[in-house]
Amino acid sequence: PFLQNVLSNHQFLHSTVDTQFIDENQELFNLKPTQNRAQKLLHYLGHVMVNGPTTPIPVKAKPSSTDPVIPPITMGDPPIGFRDVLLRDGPEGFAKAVRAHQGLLLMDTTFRDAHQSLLATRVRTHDLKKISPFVSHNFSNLYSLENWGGATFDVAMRFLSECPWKRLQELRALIPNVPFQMLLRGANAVGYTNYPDNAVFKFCEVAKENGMDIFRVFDSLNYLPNMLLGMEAAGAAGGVVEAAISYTGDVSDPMRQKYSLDYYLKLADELVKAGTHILCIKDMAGLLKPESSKLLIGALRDRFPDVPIHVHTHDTAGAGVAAMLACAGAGADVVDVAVDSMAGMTSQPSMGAMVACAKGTKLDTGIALEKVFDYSEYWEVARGLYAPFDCTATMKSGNADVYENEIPGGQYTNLHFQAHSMGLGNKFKEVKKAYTEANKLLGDLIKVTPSSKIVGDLAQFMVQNSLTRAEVEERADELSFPLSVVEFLQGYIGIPHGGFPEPFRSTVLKSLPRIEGRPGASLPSMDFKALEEGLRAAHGEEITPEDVMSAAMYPKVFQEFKEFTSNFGPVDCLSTRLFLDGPKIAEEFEVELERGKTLHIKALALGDLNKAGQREVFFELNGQLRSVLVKDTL
Ligand code: 3PY
Ligand code: ZN
Repeated sequence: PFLQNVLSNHQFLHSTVDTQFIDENQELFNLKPTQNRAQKLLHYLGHVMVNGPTTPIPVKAKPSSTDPVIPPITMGDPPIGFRDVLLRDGPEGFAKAVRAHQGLLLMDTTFRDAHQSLLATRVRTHDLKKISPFVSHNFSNLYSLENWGGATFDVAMRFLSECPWKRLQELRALIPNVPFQMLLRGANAVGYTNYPDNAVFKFCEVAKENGMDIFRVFDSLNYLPNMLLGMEAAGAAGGVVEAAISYTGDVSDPMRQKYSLDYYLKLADELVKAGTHILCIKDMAGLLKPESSKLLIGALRDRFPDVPIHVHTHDTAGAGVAAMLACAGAGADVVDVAVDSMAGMTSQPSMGAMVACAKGTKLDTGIALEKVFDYSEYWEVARGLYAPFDCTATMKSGNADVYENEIPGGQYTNLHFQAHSMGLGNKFKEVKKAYTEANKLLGDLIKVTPSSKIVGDLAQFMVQNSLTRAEVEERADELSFPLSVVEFLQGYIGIPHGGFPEPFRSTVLKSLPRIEGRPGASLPSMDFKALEEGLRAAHGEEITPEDVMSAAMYPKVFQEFKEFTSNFGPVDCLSTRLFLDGPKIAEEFEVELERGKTLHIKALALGDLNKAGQREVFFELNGQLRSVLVKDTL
């Protein structure tokens, strides 16, 4: 039953009360948070109805009005999967089983990288949960499901107002048999900057406790000390360590000497020596061509016959399937795909295409194509709900120019969005050209979060100020560069392969301090106890160890997320259309707060603007009339 408290007390809400009211009605101040979730959600819905979406909408499109249909699944437990092997035999045993497996294994990126690349990372737990039992029942032979980390962690709190840990817990409960995989940015964990070592260790520990299995660890400069730190953290947590070498350049091009085959093999030596369970090539921009795939993966296979090799790519140029088939042919054990309707362009190559191409060959994936079609249909329709974020609003195809500019998948989409929203749609080519030049200026870097952002910032700076590479070099001592560029040159994210570009670095930095070696090594440890106490003081007693980690990674974003939910309740329970667009007048719908606790809501009417600039929004909640007052900010 709905207990009375100040938030629903008529006298408190509608008349002036003084402090005596508080003294006389103490019980009204027992604010048990669960008891006003419904009222808070009405407040949220009213807010969206009056003021529009609470999350920034880059594209002028509404969520589709069609709901995805969840394909049927068979009764009973899902089949045994690789997670059962992992739980039984541990990370080493898991790695052995992967290596011994006949046929090609797949990682499905639909729950993470695919929507990070195509839909601005906006896919909500609500829609992931619905299809999870289907994944568990029909794709039990996946190597893993990538469903966490990368940009999903901060976007969940920042733009979806949901807790990333709750996502992990809920998906884990629904998919017990398929290993979960996350992307860990080495010493940057799930952030964009270096954290103290103990924060990275603790983060991995809590992630593992919440159900994470495989940690793909990379560093945006392939800076070994940062990678080793991330690997140690994932390993100490008991996770499967998948050390990832970020790939750039072209190993089949004798003119590209900086990132040669030898460079990758030497780095792989170090990672294998450090005990990685799985070795990954992370081709974040989709630069691997069939020929370079054969060379690189073939050489790695010869050198490390016992280490499982996993390859990640993006389909930006359109050659993703061809490249991944070449990798598999050259000895890769696992390649990354996304379901067909969430694949292609800056996302991963298509699962259906890979499954079909490998079928009946020695690379057969053992996955049923019909099930891929069902899965794809769910996502095709679910994707329509995210139309306000879909890159296909402006991006119509991939582009082979990525072999020149080497822009990572997600960033390619972002830059495209930015160019179009600034009315520079016809200048995207110029932005990409500037990116290429900025990369050369910085010494030809590995480009992936966060180094890719630094190159992007410099490129934008060059376009805005109409500067060529030569002009930037000439005027380096007088230009005021973006902070990210200066900090990179100071050594904030590590040391690039081949060192910093000189004399550019010295000219820009002048007497600014330089960090020697691994940046995290000089950061003081984080005091989790103090952090937790501060959070309890600010947000109440129900702060969890997971919340502490969210605040450790993103203090301000976490604070805003807590404030948002204390005003608007558990908005993650709303359907995506309601979350983004609110209900229409006279629309009736249900909101499941938790199992067995469902709200029946009808949106009744929107009142006129009052003198205080507010509108009253009327609902029926479980048969009773309710209203909320919302400030009209439009
Ligand atoms: C991320 O860091 O989020 C990436 O996806 C890098 O490729
Ligand atoms: Zn990627």
